[in-house]
Amino acid sequence: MFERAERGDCALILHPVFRTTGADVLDEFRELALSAGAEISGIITAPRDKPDARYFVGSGKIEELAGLVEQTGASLILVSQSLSAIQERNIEKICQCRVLDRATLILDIFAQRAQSYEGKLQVELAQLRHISTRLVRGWSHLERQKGGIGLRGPGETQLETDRRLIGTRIRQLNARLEKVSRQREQSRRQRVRSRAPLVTLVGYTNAGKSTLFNTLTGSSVGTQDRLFATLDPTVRRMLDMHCGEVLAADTVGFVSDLPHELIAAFRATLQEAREADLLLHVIDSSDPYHQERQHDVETVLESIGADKIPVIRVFNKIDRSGQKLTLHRDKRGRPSSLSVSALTGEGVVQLREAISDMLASGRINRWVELQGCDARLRAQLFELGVVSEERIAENGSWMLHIDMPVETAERLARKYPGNSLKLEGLNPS
Ligand SMILES: Nc1nc2c(ncn2[C@@H]2O[C@H](COP(=O)(O)OP(=O)(O)OP(=O)(O)O)[C@@H](O)[C@H]2O)c(=O)[nH]1
Ligand SMILES: [Mg+2]
Repeated sequence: MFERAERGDCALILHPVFRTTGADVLDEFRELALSAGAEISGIITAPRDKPDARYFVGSGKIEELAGLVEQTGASLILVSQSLSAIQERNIEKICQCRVLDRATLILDIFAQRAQSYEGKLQVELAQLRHISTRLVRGWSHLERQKGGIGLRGPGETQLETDRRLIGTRIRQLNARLEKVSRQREQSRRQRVRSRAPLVTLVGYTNAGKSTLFNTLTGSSVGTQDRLFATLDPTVRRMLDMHCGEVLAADTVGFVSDLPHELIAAFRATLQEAREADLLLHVIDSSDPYHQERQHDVETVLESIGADKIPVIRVFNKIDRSGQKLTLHRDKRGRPSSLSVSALTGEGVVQLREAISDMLASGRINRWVELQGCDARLRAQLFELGVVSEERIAENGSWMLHIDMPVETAERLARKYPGNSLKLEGLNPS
C-alpha cells in the first residue's frame, strides 16, 4: 500500500528508447506531462532492443526508478510508451507508486479539458473503453486513492466495479452520444441547406488552429501554448470573403499515436472534418518535427475517411520560423500550400483568396436536367438540401438548380450509375 501526495502530481518520467524512437518523442511526452499538470522531478531513459514482458524495461532500471521515487517523493510515474495492464501493475508494485502510460495520460488531459456535454461524454466513453481492456486482478490497491492525474472522471470508482457495470455505462453513454449527434446532424443539414461551404481547420495540437480560426472569423476562442487547448469544435462565419458566405470550423488537435479509444469516441466531433468542403491543414513551420507530424495528421484523416476532401496546407508561425511568404499550386492550378502567420496576420489575405479559389473550383452551381427514371436521385438531392429551385421543362423532365461540392456530385454519380445528371451546364427552358 502507498499513499498519494495531497496536491501537485510530482512525477518521474520513464522513457524507454528503441533504435527507431525519434528524438522528439521525449520532448513531446514532457509537454504532455506538463499539459496534464504534472511537475517533473526526474527523467530516466532506458535504451532497449525490445520491450520486456514484465516491466517493459529491464529490472535494473525499475530498481533505479524505485530508488528515485523514494528519493524525490514522486507520486506518479509516467511512461512514454504504451504498457500492458500487467506491466503497469508490476511497476506499481515494485516502485510503490502510481504508473500511467502515454494513452492514459492523454485520456486524462482530455478529461481535464472537456467542457461541452458532448465532449465530456466522449471522454468518459474513451476512458471506460480503455479501462475495460485493462481490468486485471490487483487493482484493489488503488481503491482508496482520490483524484489526481489519470484518476479524474470515471476512472477510480469504475475500477472497483465489474465489467458488467462498465458495459452498462458504455451503452448509456453511447445512447446519449447518439442523441447529441442527431442534434448535430440537424444543424449540419441546416448548414447544407443554407449552402454555405464549410472550411475545417485540422492539424497537430498546438499548430495554431484556434489562433488562425480567430483571425479568419474575428472570434476569440481560447488559444493556449499547451497541448489540446481545444476539444470542442466551433463553427463561425468567415470574415471578408468575397465569394459569399463561408463557414469555418475549429477542431481538436491531433497527436501521434492517439489512443484509438479517443479517435473512436471523437468520431462525431471529427465529423466536422469529414464533411468539410475544404480542409485547412495547419502546420507549425517552426516545429522541427513538423514533417513527421504532418504525416501523422494525414494518416488520421485517412482513417476517418477525410482524405478525399480538398486540402490546403497552411504553414503557420512564419514569424517564428523565418520562412518566406509562399504559395504553391497543384497541377490543376489550385492552391495547395501557403505560408502564414496567424499571429501577425502575414499571408492571411492570400489565404482568404486561396480559400475562395479552392471553393469556387470545387463546386457545381448550375441547372441540371433529370428524367423520370431519376426519381430517387432527385429525392436524394432534396434530402441533401442542395436544390435551390425546381422547374418542369417542356418535355416533362425536371430542371433542378443545384449547388454542391464536386465531390458530392461524384459520390452521387457513383451511387446512381446511369443517371441522367449531366454535369455540363444547362439553362432552364
Ligand atoms: N509565433 C507564433 N505563434 C503562434 C502563431 N499561431 C499560433 N501561435 C501560438 O501557438 C500556440 C498554440 O496556438 P493555438 O491556436 O491554441 O493552437 P491549436 O492548434 O488550436 O492547439 P490545440 O487546440 O491545443 O490543438 C499559442 O501560444 C499561440 O499564441 C503564429 O503565427 N506565430
Ligand atoms: Mg485549438
